[in-house]
Amino acid sequence: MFSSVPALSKTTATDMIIPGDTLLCISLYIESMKLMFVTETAEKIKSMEIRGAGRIARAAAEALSHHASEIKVDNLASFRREMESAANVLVATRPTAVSLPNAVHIVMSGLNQAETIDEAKNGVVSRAERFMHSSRNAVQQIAQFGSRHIRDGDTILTHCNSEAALGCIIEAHRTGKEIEVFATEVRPRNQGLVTIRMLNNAGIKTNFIVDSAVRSFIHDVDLVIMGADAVTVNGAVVNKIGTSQVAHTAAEARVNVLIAAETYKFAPRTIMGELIQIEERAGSEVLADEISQSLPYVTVRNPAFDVTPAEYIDLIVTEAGAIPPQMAYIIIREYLGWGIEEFHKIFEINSKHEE
Ligand code: RUB
Repeated sequence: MFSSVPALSKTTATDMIIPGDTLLCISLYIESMKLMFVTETAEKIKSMEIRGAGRIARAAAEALSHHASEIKVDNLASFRREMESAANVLVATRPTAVSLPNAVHIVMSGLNQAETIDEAKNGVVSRAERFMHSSRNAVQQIAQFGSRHIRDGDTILTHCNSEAALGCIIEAHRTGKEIEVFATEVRPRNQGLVTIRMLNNAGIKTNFIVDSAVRSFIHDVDLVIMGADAVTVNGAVVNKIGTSQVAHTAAEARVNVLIAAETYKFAPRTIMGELIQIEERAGSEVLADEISQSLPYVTVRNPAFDVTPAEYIDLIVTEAGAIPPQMAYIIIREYLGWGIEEFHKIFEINSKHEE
């Protein structure tokens, strides 16, 4: 990251006349320093060093808070502009996890009502802190609610690495239930390795299987628990690629599927027909470039997420309680505060801008 910042040459009292291009360099340097934490966070989210929808959302909130505290501007309009450009950099990192734009929306809301820079700054910092705090609480609350759906002696299957889903499993174990887990490998990025380490550290008996072995073991499983990157208004769940195959297999075998998802993973804009964008990542994550380059007729496709329809999901456990997927609209309206009226407001603002 630092290498992309132009190096400042040392100056002495005798060479204080600064040429124009150096001035440009300095101002670019100052600009990039201001955005440093935001761009670093954005890079980490893009490269998946920070991954998982909840962690991504908290990292974005933290970056905005840090940015608000660091930027030095002399008027409110510039403060708002700076914050908006930081928000855009963060939101552009990964398109599927709705937790990211939702967290940014929560942290940025109220910015237009602030009357001074200090008020705007304090507002961003306190909303970010509140968001991060309530996000962690939500994960704990979901663990409590979700663990009640796990019975003593159950075998649970999970896919990918979801802190919300694993929270339920680890809480069930912590409260003394004898459980066993099947965890998938999760091609191509192997998030399953993170999962089995967490389960192993918790002392939970775990079976590690390749993704394609789910149907072979589904009759040994009592319950499937997975996380979500987004929940749409019709109760469909967007999560790591392979989730829909697991859920379909479970439905065929009459094994219940529980999704652990904080309310900020519900996607308000799906009310107006907006679709969740499925991130497609580089083919090199699946097949080494040297190999694909030697196969000119082969295209590697690498969608990172898929959509599981509501009918394959029995329950979505949120911090506000467990709901059937068909009740997703209630969460969007009651907990995210996005009713139809909110969209009318947006349309009014947009059409005013267009006039
Ligand atoms: C992670 C993934 C997780 C959800 C929920 O995908 O699909 O199941 O994000 O996770 P990736 P959490 O590894 O590509 O980010 O419950 O931790 O928010």
